[in-house]
Amino acid sequence: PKRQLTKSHPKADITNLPALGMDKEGLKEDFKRYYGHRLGRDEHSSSLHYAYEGFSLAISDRLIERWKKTYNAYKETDCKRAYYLSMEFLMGRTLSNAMLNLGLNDAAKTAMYDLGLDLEELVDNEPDAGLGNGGLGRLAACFIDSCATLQLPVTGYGLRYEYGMFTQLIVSGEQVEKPDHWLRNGNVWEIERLEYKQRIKFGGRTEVHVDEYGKKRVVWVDTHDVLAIPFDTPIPGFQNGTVNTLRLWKAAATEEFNLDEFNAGDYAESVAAKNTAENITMVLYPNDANENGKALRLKQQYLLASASLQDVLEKWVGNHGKDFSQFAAKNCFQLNDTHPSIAVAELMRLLIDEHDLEWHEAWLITRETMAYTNHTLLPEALERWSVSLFRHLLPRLLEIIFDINAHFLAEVSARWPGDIDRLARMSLIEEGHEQHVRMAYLAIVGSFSVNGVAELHSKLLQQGLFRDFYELWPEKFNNKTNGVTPRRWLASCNPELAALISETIGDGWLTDLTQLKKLEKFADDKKFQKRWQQVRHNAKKRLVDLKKIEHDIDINLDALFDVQVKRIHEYKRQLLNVLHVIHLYDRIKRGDTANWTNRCVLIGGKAAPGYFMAKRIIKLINNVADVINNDPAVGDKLKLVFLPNYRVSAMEKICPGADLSEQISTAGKEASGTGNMKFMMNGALTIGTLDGANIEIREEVGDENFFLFGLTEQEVEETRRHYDPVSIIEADEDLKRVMNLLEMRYFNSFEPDIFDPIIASLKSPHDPWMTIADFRSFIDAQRRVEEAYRDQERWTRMSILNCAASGKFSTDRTISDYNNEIWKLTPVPAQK
Ligand code: 4GP
Repeated sequence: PKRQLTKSHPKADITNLPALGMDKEGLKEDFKRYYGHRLGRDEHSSSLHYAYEGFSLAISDRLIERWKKTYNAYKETDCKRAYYLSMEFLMGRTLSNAMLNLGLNDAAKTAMYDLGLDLEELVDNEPDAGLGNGGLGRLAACFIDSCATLQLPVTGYGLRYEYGMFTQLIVSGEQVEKPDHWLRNGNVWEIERLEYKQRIKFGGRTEVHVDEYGKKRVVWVDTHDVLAIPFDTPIPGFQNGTVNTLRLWKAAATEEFNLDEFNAGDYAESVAAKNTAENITMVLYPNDANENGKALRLKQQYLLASASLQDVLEKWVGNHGKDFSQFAAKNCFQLNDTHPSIAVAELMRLLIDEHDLEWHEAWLITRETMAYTNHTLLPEALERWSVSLFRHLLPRLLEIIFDINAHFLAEVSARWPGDIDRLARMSLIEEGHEQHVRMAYLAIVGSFSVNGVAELHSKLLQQGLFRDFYELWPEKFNNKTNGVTPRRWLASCNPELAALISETIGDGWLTDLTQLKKLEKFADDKKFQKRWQQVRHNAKKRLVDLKKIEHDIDINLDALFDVQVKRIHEYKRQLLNVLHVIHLYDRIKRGDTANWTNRCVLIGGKAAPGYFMAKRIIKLINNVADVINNDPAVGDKLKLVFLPNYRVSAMEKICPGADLSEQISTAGKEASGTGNMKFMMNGALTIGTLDGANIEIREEVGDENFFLFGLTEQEVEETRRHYDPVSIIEADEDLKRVMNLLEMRYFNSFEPDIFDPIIASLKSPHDPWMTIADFRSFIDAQRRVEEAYRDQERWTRMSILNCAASGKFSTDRTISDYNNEIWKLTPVPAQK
């Protein structure tokens, strides 16, 4: 039915557009129009940026066309929907992914070529959308890609930060953070949807009113309101006509904020107040797996939860009025970690205060629609907000949390009468000299599903962190092993390898990654091995070219490319990697180089700005690199390079060129890891501990194709009780020499003492990461790596087998698992 748009046009027919051309001529036409007309450029004012923008607009039009059809298909089928609530969506770049998923790669390339432009340069011109810290945020981005590819009606809800993850500069070996104003030149991929703005309340107080029927209701008054404005980005499935939505909220001042509260004389103050509102979504908190209790962060979380839930409820009421009987059957919210778990209390508030449901009705609905994923076992990452902050910022929400807690503790008491310790352990409110709200517990109590992100992690949640809850509700707990999208992480980032694979086994792997198994039978085929080697060699060359520009270091392409890129964190043990590098250097210096394998160690990653040790580790890596790379005795034998400003688009260039993937966390600490999967998919071999998804990677590829080392999670816990790193060092000649180099300030002769905190942590019996405990086993595993690499035929075979065994680690599989076991959505085919 046509909508009445204006009085003069009662039956406007402006939405029925002719289909856009999907060939190079169509693209050229549109590009020229955007470039020349919309952007007003010509040959005198040309720039790569505007060419990128003009071409992206042409591609975006083709997405939007399909986007509307997808929306209509969902509407017509009145299907069940799921919503992925996440404070982070680490999207990276959009253009190349959009072209691939629209099937426009070839047309785009030739169109640009005809116009004298290089498509690759345009693609490289796009800034990363760095709206996330690391694994958790990138997982969200891979998830929504797979949802669209599986044609599942899933919407991503997040925040539109003005500043994403900071840009990392390295100055004198140290990390310097620079704000990343990624929206500076606009963002052609998003559409502002003012018509769907929502109002968010903060502050004020609550009053109890009695209505005309004698019913008590709580009213939240004297609030300082902020608007949440949605910006939508299209999320295309892989060549299937489906385009889903990522909806990101931007905070804005309400008009009355300026006009009513401040009189004309206070103009400057009124503008300042506007800034206060907009500050809420100004910047992404750059902490990975670690929170810091800032009020602004709680505001961000509440804005995301409240705006998204109001958005869903508004649509519901538009279609069903105030009948919520089918709401839980038609809606499901997946909470990406504890960050959005305030949604549990907010859904209760909206249902009770705004939509007149009784407590028990609202609670049933909430518990049937919320599902929670945990992403880390590190206790410092479990968010706790002080009750006083909560009372000040969100008084109504605090009341609801106390009510939920009272009902919940009654349930616990009924099950374990008189068990006071248990009540204290499980309470949503942590007592102490200051009370805190335990957000993870709120998420568990308010949902029907709780999952970890790899087998071991899910098991450890059940046995450790959430043990009491597992005892109470074992049926809630489940595992969903992570994955990555093979479109971005193989097809798009490694087109040459993708082409070789498709030529060999067909292209079904793009949507069914288990088909990579068919490569197994080519693992021993000499001709295929040669081609595999050639493709990997070219990828290494591209990686080196990139780095050579930045570093001016000559890197030998035959060297083993040994890569560790991820956030810098003590548990991930970049330090262990550095100790190994120092050991190799020591071997060179003492002439122990028989049967040597040349190696180039690449390390990259950002440290949280307030994380002292992580920043010191970056400094150590750079200092060690400086010594090694400038020592003429070393030559091609060893190089160490710190890759600055690691981000999604950097990984797209790094992972095709890696030979060895370092996954060396202390066992039991890395929930899953996803970089490990990207490397494997691109044919790298893993050196790793039995941690996170490494365990499942090893299961898939077989022990003989994986370099295992280190204590198991259980051994870590046992060793902890009598851990004595100093005697381990004493007893190991190689390790003693490495520690000696550090202690004699070999790498910091002009900066005395700077590495003392690192040395102290390594030698401490309380070192939680137990780096020294795994040194010997790591060095031995690295020896096995070298030996394997010297036999290029054997290495190539293992490389092929790793890629062949990576089928399980597609987010298509992960999302199917979420859907079959948690969301239970029916795929909706796109409209023709
Ligand atoms: C990360 C985990 O550290 C990583 O092991 C996992 O693969 C990833 O989530 C996705 O599940 N956690 C975070 C975080 O990024 O901020 O807690």
